[in-house]
Amino acid sequence: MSYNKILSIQDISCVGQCSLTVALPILSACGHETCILPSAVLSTHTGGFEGKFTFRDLSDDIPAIQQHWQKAHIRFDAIYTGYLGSTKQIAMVKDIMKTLGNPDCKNIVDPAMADNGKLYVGFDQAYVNAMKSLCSSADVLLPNITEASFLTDSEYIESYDESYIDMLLKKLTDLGSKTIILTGVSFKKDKTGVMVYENSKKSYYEHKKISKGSHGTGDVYASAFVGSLMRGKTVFESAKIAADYTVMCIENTYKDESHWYGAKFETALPDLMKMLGMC
Ligand code: PXL
Repeated sequence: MSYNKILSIQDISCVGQCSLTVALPILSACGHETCILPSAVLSTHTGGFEGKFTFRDLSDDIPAIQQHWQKAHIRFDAIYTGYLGSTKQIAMVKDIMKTLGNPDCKNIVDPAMADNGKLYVGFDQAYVNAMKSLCSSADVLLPNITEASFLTDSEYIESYDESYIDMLLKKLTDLGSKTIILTGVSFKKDKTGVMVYENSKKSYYEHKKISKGSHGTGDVYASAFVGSLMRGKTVFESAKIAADYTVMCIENTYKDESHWYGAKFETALPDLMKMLGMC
């Protein structure tokens, strides 16, 4: 049965096409019941809107929500985390993974905290260290190269060969997750791809690189990956479907200069459903 109850824990950026406003519709389109635990509420994402974004950390609400769900015997088939509101929240999320999963629950961690060599505004080394500890609870970890370099205390470099990727994968598995999907792995100028590390084996899926990336595409990718995995696709198939879908979303967006802040992921939802054999 591929209808699953998935909990996604990440922020609500009210405007900006990232985090929960992306995860909810994508997981629903993949045919799953999607429950949410908002980590924080922001007026927009932190990536470049004019003025000052608002930020309300919801950490203090989480213990009571968790207790209620435990009392109500609510359990999840997958727990998928993204951008979290605070360092102290990460310990709470670890506890949720321990207590609210069904026996075969898959814990999927997107350590959404950095891109292009830099941490997102508001994050610091303490947050990185806490995120390292969440990696030990992850069945699947989905970092980009920047996040991988922060999580492993490695230098971030833009031009590398496979030995750099091998080093990152080795150090990431040392943090405790056996399956790693490393995104944005590029060995050629006009190509990028995902390196999938599973059962001590590497497989690479290369795809088109569109130079104009946008905010939230990591969330589009992770959500499509989780949606596909929970429909019974293998890890590699899910990584490939998520990559093809994300490329479509960026292609449907980048020519529209007014839409700089996110990807028009809605436009390719029918394609995602087709790739999953749903229509
Ligand atoms: O995962 C991207 C993301 C999520 N949430 C918030 C962000 C960003 C990226 O900038 O600012 C609040």
